[in-house]
Amino acid sequence: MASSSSTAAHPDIDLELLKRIQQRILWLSTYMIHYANHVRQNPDSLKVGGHQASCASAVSILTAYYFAAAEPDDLISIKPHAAPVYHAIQYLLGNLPQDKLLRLREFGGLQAYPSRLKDPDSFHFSTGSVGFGAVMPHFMSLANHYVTDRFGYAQKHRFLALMGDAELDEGNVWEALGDDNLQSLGNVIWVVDLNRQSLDRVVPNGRAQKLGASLRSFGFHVIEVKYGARLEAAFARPGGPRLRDRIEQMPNDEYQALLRVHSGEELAHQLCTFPDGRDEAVARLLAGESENDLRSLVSDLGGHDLSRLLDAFREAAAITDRPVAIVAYTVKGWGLPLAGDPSNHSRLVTAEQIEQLRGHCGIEEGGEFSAFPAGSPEARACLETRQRLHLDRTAQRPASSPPAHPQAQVPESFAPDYHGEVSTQQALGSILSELTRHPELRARLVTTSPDVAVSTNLGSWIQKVGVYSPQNRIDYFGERSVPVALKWKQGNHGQHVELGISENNFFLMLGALGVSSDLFGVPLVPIGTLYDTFISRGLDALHYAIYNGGKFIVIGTPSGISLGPEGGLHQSLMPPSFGIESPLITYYEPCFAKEVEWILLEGIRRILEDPAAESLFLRLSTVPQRQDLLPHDRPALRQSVLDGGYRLLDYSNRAEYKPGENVVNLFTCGAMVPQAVDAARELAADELFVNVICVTSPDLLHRQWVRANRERMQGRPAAHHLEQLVPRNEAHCPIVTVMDGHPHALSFLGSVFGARTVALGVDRYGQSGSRQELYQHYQIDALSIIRAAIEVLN
Ligand SMILES: Cc1ncc(C[n+]2csc(CCOP(=O)(O)OP(=O)(O)O)c2C)c(N)n1
Ligand SMILES: [Mg+2]
Repeated sequence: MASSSSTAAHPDIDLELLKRIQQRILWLSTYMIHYANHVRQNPDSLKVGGHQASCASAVSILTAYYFAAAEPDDLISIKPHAAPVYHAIQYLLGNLPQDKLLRLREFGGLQAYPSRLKDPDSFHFSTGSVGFGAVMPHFMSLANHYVTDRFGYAQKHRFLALMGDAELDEGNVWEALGDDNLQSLGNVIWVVDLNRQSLDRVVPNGRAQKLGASLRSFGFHVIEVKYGARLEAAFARPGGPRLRDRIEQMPNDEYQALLRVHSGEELAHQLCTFPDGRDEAVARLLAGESENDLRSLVSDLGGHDLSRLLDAFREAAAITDRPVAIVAYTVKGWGLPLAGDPSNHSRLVTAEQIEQLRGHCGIEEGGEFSAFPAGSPEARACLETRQRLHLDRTAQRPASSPPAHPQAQVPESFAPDYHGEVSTQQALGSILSELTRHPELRARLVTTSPDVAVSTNLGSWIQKVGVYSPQNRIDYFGERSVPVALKWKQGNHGQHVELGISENNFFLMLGALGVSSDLFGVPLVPIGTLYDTFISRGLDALHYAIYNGGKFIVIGTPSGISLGPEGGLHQSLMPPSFGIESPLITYYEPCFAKEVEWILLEGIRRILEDPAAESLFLRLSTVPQRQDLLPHDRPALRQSVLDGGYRLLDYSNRAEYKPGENVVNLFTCGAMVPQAVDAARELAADELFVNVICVTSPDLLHRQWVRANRERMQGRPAAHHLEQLVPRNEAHCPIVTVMDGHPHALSFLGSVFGARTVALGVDRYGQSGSRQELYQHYQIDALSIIRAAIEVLN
């Protein structure tokens, strides 16, 4: 793109040409939204929306990046409200067909916010819930280090994030920057689109002023791109330093207000007026400027100066020992009539204003979505960029390629049975230890935990596999032979990523490791443990990680009030509902060690082998359970466990058994199974038959029922597992459900069968106590179950 308008700093870049491309990107992104809102048929007359101002703010940054700074193997996360800018660029680069531009926010069309899996021009990262996109590249970079260190993955990537300035209000951003593992990553580049505006308002001063220092304190190399060349030139003239002082010292909202002042006289007056009076030097400096010149001078920020941006990207590319943050000062709505308007976030330009913009950009009627004419310098620049970025290669890569089949064979189960009393959490520890004896399989596993690895029983696994750190660390305890209960050997061959106490970081880490197969072609099975109750702390990050296509295993342990003495908010009640309601993750709550083993091994197998696999959520307990209660009819039992449940106690062969008179079906789950069995045995002595149905997955039972109904609504035959668990002649038997969690999670069973139902569970916050005291208090003990069975029969 070299030509007469290239500068000494960028001899290979034709800046005028780049500006024309930038203008077309501004037009396309603005018009795409205009078209969706005002031109396209809108049958329900709901506002379609889109964010022209947020897009305009990022147009220069993304133009400079894609057309001059991007490298072929970069992976970039783009702020949610700039999705149309990305689509415009992908279209110009030949990576998105023209008709798609007409389908923004339409069913089956381009998504409102970047979607890695749904958008045809496939973003590298989904974004939308602000804050996650900002730091996901950090986690992805760590996952990249991991596959490089452990699997010899050789491709070099850079991980970039373009974020809005108000995104930095989200605490998860700072949680990530604070994590030791994520500091000093040399292939991460941030670009902050600092337009001093959020959704509602002009953001307060503090953050922007402290941003550079804050980022430096987290190890960033910070590049400020504050002013454009015109303002810089003005600052260099007599009176210029005072003008700079004036602009630097004014609060954000004063500056924003200046962007909206239309009279040149008023603008000059404001700029000359200091708290201590008028500055004549500044007045003289500005005296010769026309009204238009003054307006463009005051808004001449670095984030819209392509040359400055190119400088910044070039500087960033040279830094490889720590993350870089380019802080680019921008104008929200740049180049549009709504520039700098404090309430422009979701405002749209009017039809009249679109016509003015059309004239300004030289767009012909009917040619609104045209690309540059073939053979034009702009079209050539697009083609060169396409070639430079090897887009032909990446376009062939499916958005979500199926995982390469690894060598690892996943067994259905391990040979030995479990004896005596074992909790599901202990079972997890034993299963992971057993997995270390399967080298191919073990290699694919990577665990993580937010500072609760030891208390969730990952200790012996960590002892065997070591802790991952991109740098090898000295083991002072080992070197000095200091005795320790748990060896904590850290280095770049470890297989456990230990995080600080941040559930946001935890789920983002799982999510990043869980797309390794898609992005690096290296299949991994990430397994994370956390206290069940604290899932809510990171729930949005969990959903983000799944929506972004991550596949992983989350283990919530311990759970419920069974965790007696811990009390209060350490006891979880809602995760069963999250488990049922969260798409693309299957929730299981087993009771027996063998069940944990089957479920875990099957989950691992699917993640490694099945492109349609879901993530897995296992809710475990620390309550030791008698293993001899588990029936012996494997492998049929294994299949039922995986399908969501089985009949653990079944009285249907008793002579006195009369459905409709003396039969209750009791559905229970996890830690509550023994209470249910005790209750049922006691009632059986009085010829009241309570079948105990062990629900291993409330989630699967619920969704199979819902789906079967949907199929039947379409006239297609369908069955669901519950129909096997409850034979037809028992369908109207009353039901009791009991779980150590909110009763809501199993109470749907009543409507499946249209049966009278009593749902037991925990619907108040917890408190300390012995397990039995708490079971009684919350009425989930055997006696309460007996009372419920009697009540429901009457
Ligand atoms: C977690 C979350 N909370 C709230 C929102 C709603 N929201 C969308 S954009 C926005 C303001 C974003 O401002 P900024 O990041 O500065 O972006 P820009 O100014 O570039 O539009 C808010 C609050 C959201 N998308 N995600
Ligand atoms: Mg902003």
